[in-house]
Amino acid sequence: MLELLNNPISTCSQKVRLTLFEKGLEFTDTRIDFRAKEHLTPEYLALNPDGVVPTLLHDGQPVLDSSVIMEYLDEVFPEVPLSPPTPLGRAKMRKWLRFIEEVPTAAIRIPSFNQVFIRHRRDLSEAELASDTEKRTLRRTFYQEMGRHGFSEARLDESLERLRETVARMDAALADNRWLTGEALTLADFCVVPTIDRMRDLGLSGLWDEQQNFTRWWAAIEARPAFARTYAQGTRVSDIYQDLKETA
Ligand SMILES: N[C@@H](CCC(=O)N[C@@H](CS)C(=O)NCC(=O)O)C(=O)O
Repeated sequence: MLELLNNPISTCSQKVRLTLFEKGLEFTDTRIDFRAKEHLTPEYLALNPDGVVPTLLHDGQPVLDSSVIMEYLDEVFPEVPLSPPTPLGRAKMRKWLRFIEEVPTAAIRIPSFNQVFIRHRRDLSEAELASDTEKRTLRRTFYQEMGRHGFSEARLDESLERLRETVARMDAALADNRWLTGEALTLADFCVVPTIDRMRDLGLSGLWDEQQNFTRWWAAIEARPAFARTYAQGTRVSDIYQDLKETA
């Protein structure tokens, strides 16, 4: 029995949702409400001390961290494989997973918070802001830096540069391959999809206007049924914050 404690609008949850849908796995979809801070309750922290989503429960046992969960699902349910069959192929895929976690996944948070999530902090009193920051177990310094007005221009520029670099690197890899690690779709492709989809949602798709290999890859990703299921109505920030539609 699989239960995913998640929020479908969160990019980290979307990585796992893509994997579950692609593999055709049934799961209990338990929604964690960020506004109600359900991810910071003692009950949730007992399962996931980082106070972040997603958390997978497999027969009641927690499995944590989105890319780890993806690999776990692929190992335990190998019927629809999403990892290369050879150790060298898997090493290549894992290198992409590390890069994606370290570079674009971290980078996309800056425009996401500056354009969207900061709205919920602007009107807090000083005491509320301090208490909200204090509660973020894993992200305390991140929230401190963000304050109530968002990250600096310099931080934003650096993040956009990292996202541009990611797209360029992917485009180069996709010149010789159909998917990121070769001729078969793997977890590496799904790991980066939520960042790319969020970029598009935030009006940043101009970063790949000229990148033909990347554009072909993105069209192939969008055509997958798992993509349509992951991005149902209400799962994008622009579904909730209507003004983003004008920039997207
Ligand atoms: N490395 C973790 C990071 C998870 C993470 O940062 N989740 C975000 C949503 S994408 C979250 O729960 N944020 C809660 C918060 O900012 O308080 C993973 O990949 O699972």
